[in-house]
Amino acid sequence: MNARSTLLAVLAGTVALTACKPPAPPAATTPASPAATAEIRIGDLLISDASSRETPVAGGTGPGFMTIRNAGTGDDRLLSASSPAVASVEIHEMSMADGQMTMRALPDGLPIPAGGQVELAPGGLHLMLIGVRQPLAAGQTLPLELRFEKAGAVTVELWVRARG
Ligand SMILES: [Cu+2]
Repeated sequence: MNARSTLLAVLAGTVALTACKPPAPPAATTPASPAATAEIRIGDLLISDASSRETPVAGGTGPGFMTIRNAGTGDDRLLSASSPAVASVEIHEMSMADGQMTMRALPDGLPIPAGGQVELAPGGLHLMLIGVRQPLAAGQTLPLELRFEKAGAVTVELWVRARG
C-alpha cells in the first residue's frame, strides 16, 4: 500500500467513525449516582441513599451513610456490617462531649424501630469503614453487607461521593 492509498484509507475510516458517532447526550445536571438513588429492600426494611466519601489513602478510614426505613410492625436492629473492600466496619455515633465532637462504637448495634426511619448521615450516626484496602475514588461503588437481627443479611452498594 503506498502513502496515498494509506491516507485515503485513514480518511475513509475517520469519515466512517464520524458518521457512526451517536448524537451527544444532553448535558447531565448532576452526576449520576445509581447506588445513591436505588432503594434496596430486605424483609420490612428499605435502605436508600447508601454512600461513602472519597478516601485517598489506603489503610485510612471512610464513612458509610444511608437511610434505613422499617415499614414493618416489629423492631429490628442493625447488628454488624462488613465489606471485602475494608478491614472492618463499625457502627458509630457522633456526639458532643465537653465541647468536642467525639464518636463511639455502638456495641449493641443500631435499633431500627418499627414504623421508623434511621438516618446515617454526616455529624451523626454512621458506619466507620476502617482500613480501606484501596483508596476510594469519587464515583466508584463498594459492596457492603449489612446484617440485621430479624431481616437478615443484605448487600448494598455504597456510592463514593467527592469530598467537600
Ligand atoms: Cu466514626
